[in-house]
Amino acid sequence: MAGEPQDDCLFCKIVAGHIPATIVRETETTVAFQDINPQAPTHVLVIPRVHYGDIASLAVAEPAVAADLLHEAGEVAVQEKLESYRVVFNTGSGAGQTVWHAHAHVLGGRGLQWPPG
Ligand code: DGP
Repeated sequence: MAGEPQDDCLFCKIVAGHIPATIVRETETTVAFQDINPQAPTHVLVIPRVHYGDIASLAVAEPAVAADLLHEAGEVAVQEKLESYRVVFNTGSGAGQTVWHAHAHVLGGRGLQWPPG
């Protein structure tokens, strides 16, 4: 069923506590944790507890949770004291998505180039 945990999903396992992660924030609907392969001094992933393959699918099915995710990305930036930062949703393999559970990258703590590669 849409939104239900998937046995083969890494991020569903982090939500369930079956795989360890360095969690920096949690809400009723989201979990934020440090990326295992940081691309900046601060690199936090914010994910919904519910399972959708990407941010667009989440936004269509559960827009309130998608809004929570954006809110939490901002809260992570405040908590990490980021003056400038970037929120990224890699969507599709051609854009670099490798984990098929919606997630926002919150990147900061260094200068960020535009456009991204
Ligand atoms: P993306 O490439 O946009 O799908 O981002 C997936 C991110 O997930 C990538 O930056 C690395 C991170 N990641 C992959 N496996 C793990 C893990 O087991 N733990 C944590 N904390 N992050 C992971």
